[in-house]
Amino acid sequence: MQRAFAAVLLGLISGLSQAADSIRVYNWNDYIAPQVLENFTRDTGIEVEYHTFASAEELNAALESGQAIDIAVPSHNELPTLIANGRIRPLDFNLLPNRSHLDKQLLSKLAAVDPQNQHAVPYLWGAVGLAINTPQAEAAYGGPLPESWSLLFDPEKSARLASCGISVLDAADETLSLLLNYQGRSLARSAPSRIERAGDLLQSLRPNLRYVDSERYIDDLSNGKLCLAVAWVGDALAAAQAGQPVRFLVPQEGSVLFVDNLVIPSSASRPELAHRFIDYLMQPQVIAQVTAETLYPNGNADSAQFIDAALLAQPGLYPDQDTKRRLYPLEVLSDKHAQVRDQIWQRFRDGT
Ligand code: N2P
Repeated sequence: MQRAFAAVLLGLISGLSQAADSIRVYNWNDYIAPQVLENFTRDTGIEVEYHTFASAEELNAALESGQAIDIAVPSHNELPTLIANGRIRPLDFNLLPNRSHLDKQLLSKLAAVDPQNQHAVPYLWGAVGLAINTPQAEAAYGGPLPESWSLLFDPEKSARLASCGISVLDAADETLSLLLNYQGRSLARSAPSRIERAGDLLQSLRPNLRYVDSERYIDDLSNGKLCLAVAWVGDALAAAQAGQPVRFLVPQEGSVLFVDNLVIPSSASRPELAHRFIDYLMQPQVIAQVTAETLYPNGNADSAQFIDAALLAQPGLYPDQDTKRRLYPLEVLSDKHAQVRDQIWQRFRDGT
C-alpha cells in the first residue's frame, strides 16, 4: 500500500517536473527530423516548444524581441555580431561531452568567427546553388543551359526562363554575395556605391521572378511549379527526392557555403536544458537521422557510419572535391555594409 502510494507520489512529482522542463527552440524551416524532437522528449522528459523561421532577419528580430529563447540556429556569418552584442552565451563544454564527435577541421574554421568555439556548435551546413527543373527550363530557354549564374543574373537569360517560374531565396547576404562574386568582386570588400549598383541590377531582374521566399519554393519545386530556384542544397535535393527532374547545380563561377550553428541566446531561461538539447543532437546517430531527413550535411565526424551509403553518395549532398574548390564561406559584413544590404533588400524582396 505504502509502496503504491510512493509510486503515485513519484509519478506526480515527475509529472510536475516534466511540465516545468521545457525549452523553446528556434530553427530554420525544414531543418530537423520531427522524430528526433519526439525522441529527445521521450529520453529526457524535456518538452520542446519548437518554432521555425525562414530568414536571418526573422531570427535576428526574434533574438532582439527580448522573449526567452533557449536554442537558436544562426549561420556562421552572424556569429561575430551576435557575440559582440552579447546576444549569445558562452557554452559550458563540461555539459557537452558529445563535442568530441564534431569535425575538428570545421571547428578550426569556425574559430575565425567564434574564437575558441566558445559560443557555437556546428549543426548542418551546405552550399547555395541553382535548383533546375531541366526539361522545363531547357524548353523555355530554347536549348541546353549554361552552368552559370548568368541564368539568373543576365536579364536577357532570366527573361527567357521567366515563363516557367524563377524564385530567389529571401537571403540578402547570399544573393548579394553571389551577384558580386559573379561580377568578379566580393561583397564584403566592395564600396557601398558598387553594392548599390548591384542592387539596381537585382531590381531590374525583379519582373522575371515569381517571388523572393525561402519556404514556398520547396513545395513549388517538388510540384513542378518552378524551373529555376536559388536554393539551399537540401531543399533542392528534397524536390529531386519527390520525383521531379530537378538537379542541384553549383555554377562555374562558384557559390557560397554556410554553416548553421546551435547557440544559446542570452535570453534563454533554461540554459542547462539547452545544453542537454545540444548534446543530444551531437550524438552521431541522432544527427545522422537529421541529415537523412533534411538532406543537409552535418558537422559531425562520426555520423557517416549511420547514414545510408546510397544517401551519402548522392551527388550534391556532400560536395565533391571539384565543387568544394568553387565554394567560399558566406562573408561577415561590417555595419556599414549591412545597412546598404538592408536598404537594397527590402525594396527587392517586396518588389516595390
Ligand atoms: C532549410 C534552411 C537552410 C538554412 N530550409 C540555410 N542557412
